[in-house]
Amino acid sequence: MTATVERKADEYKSEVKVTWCPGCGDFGVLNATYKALAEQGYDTKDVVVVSGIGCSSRFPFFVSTYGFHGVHGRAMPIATGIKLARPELEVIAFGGDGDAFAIGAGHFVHACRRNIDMCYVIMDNAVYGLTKGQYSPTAATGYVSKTTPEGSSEAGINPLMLAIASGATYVARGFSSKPKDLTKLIVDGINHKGFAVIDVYSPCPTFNKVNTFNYWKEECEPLPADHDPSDMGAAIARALQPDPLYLGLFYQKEGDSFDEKVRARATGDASQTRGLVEKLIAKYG
Ligand SMILES: Cc1ncc(C[n+]2csc(CCOP(=O)(O)OP(=O)(O)O)c2C)c(N)n1
Ligand code: SF4
Repeated sequence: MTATVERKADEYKSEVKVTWCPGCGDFGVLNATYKALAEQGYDTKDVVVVSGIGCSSRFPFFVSTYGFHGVHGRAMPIATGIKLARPELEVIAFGGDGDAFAIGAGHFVHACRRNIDMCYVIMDNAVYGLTKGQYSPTAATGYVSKTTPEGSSEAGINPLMLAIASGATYVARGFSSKPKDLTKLIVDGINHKGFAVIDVYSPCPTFNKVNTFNYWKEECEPLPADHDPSDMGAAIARALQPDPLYLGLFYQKEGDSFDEKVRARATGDASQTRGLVEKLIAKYG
């Protein structure tokens, strides 16, 4: 879908009051998204914003496009269904690291390998915000929380590694406090043909006192200027690097998307499917 009309970021703000805590990193992601949508010039009826459950998953309430506030961990199946049923719509999913990599981890892997044409923005605060501060799958070893009072014994998931290894074809990392760079990553992720994953460091100042704004500001650096996103080996090496934590587009590959392949196989004879559905309803309805 291409821009035909010049639009302003404010047009994508809904009337719903944003209820995140003051200082929550998710505000930066929301503002970057408004700007990305305006840059794309979308009519609000052409975009669907999908989420699971969590503080970050309240996202669809705050955007004036269509939205679907789903079930915890289930943003991917919902978004996939919408994209297959209405391929002309721009589908963008949002949610937290718990939603994506704990309860939703299985769905995440399959969304990656299918390479469905949509963009998934994960607001990664390394903690469960909505349920008040349990450790999350991206929390580092030793992270102390209500559910890990002696420090987590587990290694944190590396979202970029998981996405690349599972077959995602656009894999990037952003920071909620770098709005310009984040807007570009979202625009490019939306325009990428295939599954775009953007893991965004988005601090939760209320419950995560370790991965704070200052922590990420000090740890993060842009990817080196000579980084080649078509080089999977370089992407993996840099995604694995703990110091500095790189920001930017790690990996990108062109290829057919799942929805394109499904459409190419469709016979176009919807009456056959309708007939089958009617028979099933008559039998079990
Ligand atoms: C099936 C199910 N299991 C558990 C929950 C409880 N729950 C709600 S949100 C959440 C995790 C929130 O963390 P995250 O997804 O990282 O989002 P954040 O709130 O940090 O933005 C959990 C465990 C739920 N709502 N549904
Ligand atoms: S609890 Fe954390 S993630 Fe949730 S709104 Fe507050 S600061 Fe943001």
